[in-house]
Amino acid sequence: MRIAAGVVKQLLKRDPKTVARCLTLIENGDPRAKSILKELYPRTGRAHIVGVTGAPGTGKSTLISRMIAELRRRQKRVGVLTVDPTGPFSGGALLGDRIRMREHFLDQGVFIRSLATRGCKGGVASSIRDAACLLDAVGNEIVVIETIGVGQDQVEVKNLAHTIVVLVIPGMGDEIQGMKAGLLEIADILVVNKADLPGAEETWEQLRGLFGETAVPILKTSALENVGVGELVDTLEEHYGKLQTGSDRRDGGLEFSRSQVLSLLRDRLLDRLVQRIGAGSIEAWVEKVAERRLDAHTAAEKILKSAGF
Ligand SMILES: Nc1nc2c(ncn2[C@@H]2O[C@H](COP(=O)(O)OP(=O)(O)OP(=O)(O)O)[C@@H](O)[C@H]2O)c(=O)[nH]1
Ligand SMILES: [Mg+2]
Repeated sequence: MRIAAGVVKQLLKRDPKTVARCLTLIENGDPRAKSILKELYPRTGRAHIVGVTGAPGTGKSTLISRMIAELRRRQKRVGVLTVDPTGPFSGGALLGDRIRMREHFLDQGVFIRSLATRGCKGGVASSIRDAACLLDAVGNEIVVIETIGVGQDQVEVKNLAHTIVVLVIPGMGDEIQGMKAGLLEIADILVVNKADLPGAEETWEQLRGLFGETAVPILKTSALENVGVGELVDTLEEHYGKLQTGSDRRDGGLEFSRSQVLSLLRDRLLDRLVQRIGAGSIEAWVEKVAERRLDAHTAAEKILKSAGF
């Protein structure tokens, strides 16, 4: 599909309206988005992509807003994507994210966008990845993605970013013990946010006990009081710096590209499968699983068989 040559030109000028329009195309799984991304691809790979994840209410948006201010002081252009995992009905949460970052809305060096991942056409992870690529191509030195990394999505988040920051807050106690395996898998930097609240020291000590032997830095911040943010940004830069050198770079690059290709393959195979046998037929098997008449493994096998695989 052809795209107007003017679009790419406007994008490269960081025209906010054009960037916003292209993000909408990505969000909607519009085929024009693919052409634009193809065109921009040679200009990507320059941004540091950072994932900020943590349970609801841990202060991700507030901390990101502070990080933006710090990054702007360091002359960096910043793109921010907040991901709404629950679709179009949680307007409140989206609004919250926007309000917390609103002080940056008029800054030309900052681009903030909430991505609704409704319908999942083409897959949530690949929309986020494409959106991050776009923000990279238009010249943001850092792209921050806010997500609630729960369950399966966590691993997906890991593959979307160079550096993953996981937030915990005082009083999470036992929860942290239970989260250990998941945290180990994804966290590059651990942050005890809300360090102004009682119990922060204990939480920090607890994390030290669990992760002290690993290379994962453990920091304390108070987004509310703007404490520890400079150190966090230093640590982000250090982590990215390490990825840029030696074998880490090659391995990291390979891993990143592999996950990108595999995730697209998964999405497209699923799309083709749905085209071949119809979404309704898959839904019928899903219902059988929900009614406990069939296990999920068998259902998946049957679906593949009915599609001729
Ligand atoms: N005491 C204290 N409160 C904080 C701090 N950071 C954030 N908060 C408060 O915690 C609440 C949630 O903050 P958000 O930034 O919306 O948290 P979030 O993780 O983005 O939340 P979701 O996007 O809904 O998952 C708000 O009332 C913030 O003011 C902090 O460092 N200390
Ligand atoms: Mg938020």
